[in-house]
Amino acid sequence: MKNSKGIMIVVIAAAILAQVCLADVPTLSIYQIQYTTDPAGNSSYDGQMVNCTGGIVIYKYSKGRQRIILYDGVHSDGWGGITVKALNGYPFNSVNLGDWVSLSNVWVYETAYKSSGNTTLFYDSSFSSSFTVDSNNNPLPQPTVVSITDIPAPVYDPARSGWYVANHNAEKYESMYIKVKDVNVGSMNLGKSNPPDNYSLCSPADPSISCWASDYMNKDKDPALYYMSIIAPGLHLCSVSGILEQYTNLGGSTRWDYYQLLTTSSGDLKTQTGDLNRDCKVDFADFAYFAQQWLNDYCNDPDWCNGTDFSKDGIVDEADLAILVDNWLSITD
Ligand SMILES: [Ca+2]
Ligand SMILES: [Ca+2]
Ligand SMILES: [Ca+2]
Repeated sequence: MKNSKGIMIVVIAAAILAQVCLADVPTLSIYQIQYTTDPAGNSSYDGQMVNCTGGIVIYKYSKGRQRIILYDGVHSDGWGGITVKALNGYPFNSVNLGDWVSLSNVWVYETAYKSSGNTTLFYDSSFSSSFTVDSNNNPLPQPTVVSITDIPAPVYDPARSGWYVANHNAEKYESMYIKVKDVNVGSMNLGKSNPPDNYSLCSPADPSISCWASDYMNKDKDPALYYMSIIAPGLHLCSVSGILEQYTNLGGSTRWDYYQLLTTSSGDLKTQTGDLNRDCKVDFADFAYFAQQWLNDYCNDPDWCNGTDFSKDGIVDEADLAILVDNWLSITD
């Protein structure tokens, strides 16, 4: 009898302790975890265990550590996205795009533990992490349109031996699905990855205004390639959409702190066939360019007669006219 009383006390004590521990874990929205006024952009919950009221799963990536990207549409203009990463295994296999997922007992890391500057909720059975699918089939968001200058490329600083952004104003778009419009591919082979897999997207009006992108998380990328196959210097894109990720690594001989737009599918890279004057519409302005090259049979890579040899067979003829006609009055946003 005495023994069972002792066990009872231990059980009650353990239950109280568990409740105290649970009470210490704050329950926060994505916005509350992400929003910060820290000049470095770091979450004020960096290094703490939290519960998260969560958001809609807008992307799932299962190479390496499995990750899901969550989005809370109440904050479509910033601080509305977060990355969740599994330390072990594939706990999110049953999770689908459009599910609203909330989480318990996940660690917020931004400056430690392979989070590399990108606010991440780490999930593992050793933390007693768990998640709940609160609803299904929520509509996936349209990307939030931003300017290149909202997410600017880093600049090499010889004094600090590294690539740095001028400020962390892009932080509010971290893990959000965003879109830049009317850009040209500038340089390739940029960034920390080995081999490098970043490319710059430049303003056509001023190529010195640029941001960085990468296709490493793109589900349609050929695994043998480091970029989507259409990416090449000079390519004009009507828009590029993707999830913004910060990458910080200040420990090596070259230091890095940058934001990169991670495309998720081939549909994130929008071009307009038949558009010759790069306004993403196909109309008489393009026909005027086209007519100038009619029957030109000296078309070569990469120029292809100012782009009018759409079929890339060396001559501008009926086959190219058919492609122009097929796209007549198309507009790509
Ligand atoms: Ca960050
Ligand atoms: Ca046009
Ligand atoms: Ca042709």
